[in-house]
Amino acid sequence: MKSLYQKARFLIAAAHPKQFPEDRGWEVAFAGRSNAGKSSVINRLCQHKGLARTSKTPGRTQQVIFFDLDGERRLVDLPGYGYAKAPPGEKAAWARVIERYLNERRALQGIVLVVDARHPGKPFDVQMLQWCAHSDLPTLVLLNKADKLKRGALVQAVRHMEGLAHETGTAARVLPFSALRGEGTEAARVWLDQRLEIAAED
Ligand SMILES: Nc1nc2c(ncn2[C@@H]2O[C@H](COP(=O)(O)OP(=O)(O)OP(=O)(O)O)[C@@H](O)[C@H]2O)c(=O)[nH]1
Ligand SMILES: [Mg+2]
Repeated sequence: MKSLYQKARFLIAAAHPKQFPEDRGWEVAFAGRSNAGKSSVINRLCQHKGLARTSKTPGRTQQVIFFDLDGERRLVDLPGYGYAKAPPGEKAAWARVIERYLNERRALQGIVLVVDARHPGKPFDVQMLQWCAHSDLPTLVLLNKADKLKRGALVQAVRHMEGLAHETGTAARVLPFSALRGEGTEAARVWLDQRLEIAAED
């Protein structure tokens, strides 16, 4: 049987909050620095390579992109934070649209913070963890690109992010992940199932 994630389909790319779909049902949003691999993680979880657009050039995802699972549940690809080459006006516009989404969205049930495992705990990650703590939203930290690290370095990165989560008061789960190889996919889906209230398949 096809999992709900395999049924994911593109819904809308919203440049402005007015374009967000109706605020009901369940949503989980994927946040993270530009190029951390948010879109690749979504594609891996949904087993659909071309679903979210990915790129070697940072700043690919510039809008809030909604993927529908079953009419009630959605995955949301947020624009990457910290894309240095973007014009300042554009940067401010993205920041506003992300903020509006995070602060106002009632359907939002959890945040997946995608972090490049080679550079954990940059200022944006800390800011995001603080926001998650403040808003009391369940948080899953995915240390993506785990395939690029040796075991020891990966364990260190996990500990580092767990430490930051603890310091900021975020009840976050931290998992190594590889959108390229698939590591962490099952555990991440189990977490998503809970947030989206998807009943376990029998
Ligand atoms: N080795 C490796 N590369 C990855 C992995 N995940 C993503 N990448 C690569 O990292 C680059 C950025 O991936 P994206 O998924 O486009 O990143 P993003 O966070 O959506 O980027 P923006 O939309 O620009 O914010 C691409 O070249 C991907 O192929 C991974 O797990 N392992
Ligand atoms: Mg992207």
